[in-house]
Amino acid sequence: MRQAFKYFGTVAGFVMGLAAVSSPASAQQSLTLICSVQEEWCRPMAEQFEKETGIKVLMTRKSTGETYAQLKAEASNPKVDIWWGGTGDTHLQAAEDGLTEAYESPMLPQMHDWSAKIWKQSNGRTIGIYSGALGFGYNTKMLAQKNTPEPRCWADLINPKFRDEVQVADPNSSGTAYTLIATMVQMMGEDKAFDYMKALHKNINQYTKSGAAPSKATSLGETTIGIGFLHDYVATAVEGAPVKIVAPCEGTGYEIGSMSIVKGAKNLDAAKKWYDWALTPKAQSLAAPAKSYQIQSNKATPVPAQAPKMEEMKLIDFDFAKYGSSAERKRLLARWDAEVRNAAK
Ligand code: S7P
Repeated sequence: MRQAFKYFGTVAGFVMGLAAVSSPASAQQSLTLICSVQEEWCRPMAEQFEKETGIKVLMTRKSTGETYAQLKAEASNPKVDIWWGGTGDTHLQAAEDGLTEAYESPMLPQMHDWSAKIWKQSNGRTIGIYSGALGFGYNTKMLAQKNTPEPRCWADLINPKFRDEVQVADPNSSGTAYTLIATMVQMMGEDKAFDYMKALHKNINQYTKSGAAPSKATSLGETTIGIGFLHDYVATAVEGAPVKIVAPCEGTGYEIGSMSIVKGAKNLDAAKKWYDWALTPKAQSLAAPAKSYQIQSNKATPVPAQAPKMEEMKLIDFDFAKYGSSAERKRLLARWDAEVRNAAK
């Protein structure tokens, strides 16, 4: 018996030794990441992180509303470790719904106040990683052909001359489009905001899934005007597209793009490594070469010359706590679905 035990021990030791030698990949840490910014920025981030840490990144690009829905559906068996990017309202909603994990990064003292503020508001469950203003862009060639006046204000976008000439995303899938609803409600009061969005609906040619799609459509001349974050329009203009960006004359809202660790993350250690790394100036400086011109959350990250000048815009005092709350977001989306999405044109 003692002999058999000894034999088993020898075989087991041999097998374990073989496993260690023949499959080093099994020991490699990995990280499942959902990225809600542009694919062009997601890719270099994942590649650089892999290079610096040896941790394999399994990355998927998804809009914010879709990501929130996925995290909720997978709550009892999370498949995602970290959610990086996308508007803060959905990250706040995920925090409130207990879908994300509190974490205090040693990088926290290096953040701008607006980044730390959303971290405090969420009890440490999400942190601001960048900021950007909402507005619209238009295709200068298409506008010239139509001989219509240059739009400068939100009010100009409901001009009947722009019938079927405006594009924006669907707020159910897109954080960008939800930011538009929250901005209008804060600027006009809720009923007037919905009247505005119903009037705007008459001019909408398509509600896209992703918030940045209208900027690409504007640059390609598939729509005259697109509504979204101004940095997405700058990205097309720097590539030579005939696109002009507009910070609306009445004032506008803005986003705090955020990052959250998923509750029950299978690779929690790797998720924390990403979290800390993504807040460094070195990692954040990967944005500008990827033509992502948001203002980064680390105070030491340089602001690219191309970034829209938020300090020159009339920005509203955006109430992220209220408009990121689960109940308010659900209520406003339901009202938008009922009154705007299928309204007669
Ligand atoms: O393109 C970058 C960006 O504008 O997209 C994010 C957006 O929330 C994600 O897209 P959806 O609107 O489709 O959800 C912004 O956070 C980011 O600045």
